[in-house]
Amino acid sequence: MKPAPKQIITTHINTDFDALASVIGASLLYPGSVGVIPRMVNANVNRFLSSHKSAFDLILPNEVDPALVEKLIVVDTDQWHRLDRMDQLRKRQDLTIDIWDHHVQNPGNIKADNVHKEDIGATVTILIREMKKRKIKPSTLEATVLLIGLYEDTGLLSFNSTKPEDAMAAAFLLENGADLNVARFFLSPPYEDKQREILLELLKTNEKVSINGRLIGFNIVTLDKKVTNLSTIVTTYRNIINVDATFVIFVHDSHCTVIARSSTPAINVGGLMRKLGGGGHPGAGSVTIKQQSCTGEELRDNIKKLLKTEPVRDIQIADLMSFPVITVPPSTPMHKVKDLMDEKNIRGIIVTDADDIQGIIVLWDFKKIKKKNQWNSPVKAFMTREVRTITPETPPSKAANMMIDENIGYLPVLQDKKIIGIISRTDMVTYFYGLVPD
Ligand SMILES: [Mn+2]
Repeated sequence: MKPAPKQIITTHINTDFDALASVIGASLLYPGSVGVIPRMVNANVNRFLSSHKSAFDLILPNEVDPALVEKLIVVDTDQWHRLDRMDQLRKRQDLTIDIWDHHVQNPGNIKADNVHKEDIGATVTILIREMKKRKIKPSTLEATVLLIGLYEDTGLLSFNSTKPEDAMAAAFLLENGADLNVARFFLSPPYEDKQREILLELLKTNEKVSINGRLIGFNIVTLDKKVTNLSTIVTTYRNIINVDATFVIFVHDSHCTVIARSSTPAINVGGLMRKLGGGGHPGAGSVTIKQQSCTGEELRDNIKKLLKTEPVRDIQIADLMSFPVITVPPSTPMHKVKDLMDEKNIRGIIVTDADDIQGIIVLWDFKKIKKKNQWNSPVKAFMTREVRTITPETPPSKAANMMIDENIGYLPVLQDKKIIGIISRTDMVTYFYGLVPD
């Protein structure tokens, strides 16, 4: 059990993405603080947290011991009644409070020592300004969450409340590796009537066939006008119908578009679409065929033929792992390890002696450093000695379960006792959204 935190960051109930992103952003500005997420969060935030919670230092309100809290940081609100279970803290006279917020219309009732409140598109923009000033760089995952928050609160930078600085904050996050695929996945798109109609039609008219023991869905939809966000509609549809893969063929006047989604590593729809002239990832692919005479039925039969001849092969760890693996010898001083992590923008490093794994050091371990001279101590004094490893043939689902069950952030991949790669939580997240890079 971790000790109850002295410095906490919290936000409003019915937490939206700007609120969650602001908690995560503030944790970069207040080292040693812990984010406290209310029990009631919006549906898309909940969806995000259920897959990413362990990647961040987040707790629930009941895990806070109010008596121990010395500093409270409130983001995306400045109202006591919008916080979850913070009444104990409200009575405290000796508490230091900082506020970061952009709701300028409502006067808040939290009396703070430091108030950063202004009329701007998203609270994260104010936090990002401070990050830039202090030269703090978010990780890819952090930048992605911050971007989702920024996009949600500004309607992808289109709401009237958007300020030039919000757009510059978006640029900063993209520079730091924010992943637009993941961002799009979690931003709920606005559905228009036409799009809803198509979704309903997809659900009514699908054909399900079994090919090589897998259930495949096919739809042919004729469109009389251009409809945006077709791929999002298909993703939603795929999430509703229970098939291993789905192919939706849209027939326009002058061309056909196929949008394909797969929920199983056994069917690589990106590879299949490539054979038709398109492309994509194993989980998501598409192709546009430009010809006047394109018929949906012919195209469907072509895809069926390809599926029948496609050899079934499950994605393996070897397809997902990163390499080369960065390692350090056990005698490396801690300050050098930290520099290497910053330079390579990674959160964990394997400690090896020749080719033998001695341990692993992760960003979290640096919290063990209490005295300045410990920065000169060898990494072997701080590393975790027990390191779980996997082989390149391991199915990703098995590796994912290991990571979740045993709370492991990194899994080195060993072949003939040699490290040939490493799997991180981010790699697994990427895999599960079907975003495997080519
Ligand atoms: Mn907000």
